Amino acid sequence: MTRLFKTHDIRETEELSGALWKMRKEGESEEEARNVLVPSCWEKLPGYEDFRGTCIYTREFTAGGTVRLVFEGVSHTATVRVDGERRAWHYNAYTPFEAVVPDLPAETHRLEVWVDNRFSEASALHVPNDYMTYGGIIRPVTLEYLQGGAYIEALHLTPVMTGGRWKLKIAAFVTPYAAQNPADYVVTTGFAAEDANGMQALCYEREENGQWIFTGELEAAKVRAWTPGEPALYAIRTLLHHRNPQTGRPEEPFDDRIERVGFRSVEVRGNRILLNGETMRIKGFCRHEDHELFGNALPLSVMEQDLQQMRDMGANSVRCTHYPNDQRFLDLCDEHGILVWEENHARGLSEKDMRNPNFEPQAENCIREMIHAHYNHPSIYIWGMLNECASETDYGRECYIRQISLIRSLDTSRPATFATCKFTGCGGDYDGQLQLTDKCLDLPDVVSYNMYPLWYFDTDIPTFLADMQEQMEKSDGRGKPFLVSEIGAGAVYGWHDAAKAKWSEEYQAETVGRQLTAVLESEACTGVYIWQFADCRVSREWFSVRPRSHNNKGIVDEYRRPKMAYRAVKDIFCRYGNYKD
Ligand code: ADA
Repeated sequence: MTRLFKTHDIRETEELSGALWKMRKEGESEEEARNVLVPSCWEKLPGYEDFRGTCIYTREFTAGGTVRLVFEGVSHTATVRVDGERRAWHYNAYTPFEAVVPDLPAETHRLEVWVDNRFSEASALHVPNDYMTYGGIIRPVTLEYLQGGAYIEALHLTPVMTGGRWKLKIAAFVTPYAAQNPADYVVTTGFAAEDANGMQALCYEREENGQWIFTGELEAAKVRAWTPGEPALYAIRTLLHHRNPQTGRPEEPFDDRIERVGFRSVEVRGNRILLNGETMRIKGFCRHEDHELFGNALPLSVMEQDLQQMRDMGANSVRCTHYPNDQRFLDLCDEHGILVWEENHARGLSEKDMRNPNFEPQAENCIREMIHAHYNHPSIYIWGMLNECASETDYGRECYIRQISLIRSLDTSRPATFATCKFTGCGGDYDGQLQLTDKCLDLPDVVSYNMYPLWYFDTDIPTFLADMQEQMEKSDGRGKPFLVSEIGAGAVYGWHDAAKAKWSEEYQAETVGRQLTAVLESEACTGVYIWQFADCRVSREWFSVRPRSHNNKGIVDEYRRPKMAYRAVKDIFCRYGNYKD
């Protein structure tokens, strides 16, 4: 299952994951291959716990004609071969890619996916880090049967409120694989719940990157708005037809795509973020896709369980740190009414890391692929990028400018931000000399700071926040909404200490309680994201500051067992509503 709703009535699709594939290490013979479930990551297999290298996944499928293979996530570099011929290559674990294979004879074919999880200069985003880069086919794989020379690759649905009425702007991305002329095709669209008479034709607008883009607008007078309390969703069906050369009218459709939309507006006004005109209060968690049993190949049940626990604690938002998430998780957020901050893949990269020649193309590709694939999720209210990268340097600023401009060129309907930690004056002892050293605060729509008072430095939180605000007023970020994009403290699950020393559950519960109260009481803050929802594994190079090789700031541990802080968070989050007055 790749989505939580049916995406096609006409196009035939078949899931290739949810099944055992053969897998072997590069250099091993086919006889040595073992059966593994896809999706999964190999670190969870006995004997592969710390394997970095290349594994070859194979399986057969029987099909004829033109097929499209869709990979939702392979960690981190994939080479796809069909019957020995290379059909796709992709870098980055967290974004989808496809391989279109034309005119296969109707017989059994061999699919091979070479998967590499090594760190090297070729990989600028997956580096040893404060979370784990795993290896494997970590998200679903589907086989689609194409016909008619072209297919609807994606839809972008943009709800717009004008004169008190909702409208829906639609862009259909049609990929021709054996067709020359867009005029030979017609794209029609409408609400899936309405009958076929309600379908309306889109207009051909332009060709871009080998795709034909058809656009149009639907009236949506009767819809209810999507809100956290009532997350109403609507299915939009889009059909692809040949144009009859005699009549010029559309023939019976041969391809389709169904997407869901929620009608809501997001707007930044002064220092507030408005959802449907109301001032939002963010009460959220940062979350890695990681679980001790599954690595980053999370089953749907874990995604749902995570959201249930977050909701139980009174959260209304999740920050997908630090990469694009599984679409099924975003589908769940759409359905639960949980607001999402999604960001491109980059954590803590220094100027030197950013000067890797692969950094910019890889980070920008990730933005393109993320926004293209996740554009329709009403839950996503903001795009993020470049968490804690070198925004305090001139070189870094150039990259920040390019990437935020790219985000804005791809989506004008949502604000953009980045989480920074660039300030000085807070080393071991807070000296009251807080300086914001970030050179990019003029760029985002929302300023977001990661901060750890009472963890990395022992400062009274209200004083620290007040100093931060004072400095903010003197910076290029003045007047913008301000989010605390990370705050928290570590605790090793099950370690109790009467003296409430750091790493004890007692210390974490008390500290997180104080941190949250201070931020939520601060008029100047739009909201807060706790670092982090669950403990996560870190790469082995990070052992020295991470007991158990885990980032232990989770409010639940890596098996989702609540720590003492769970109660503290719940008590505080449940006191504050979704909106400020
Ligand atoms: C950073 C970073 C997180 C995590 C956190 C921590 O701000 O963005 O990924 O490393 O700090 O635990 O220190």
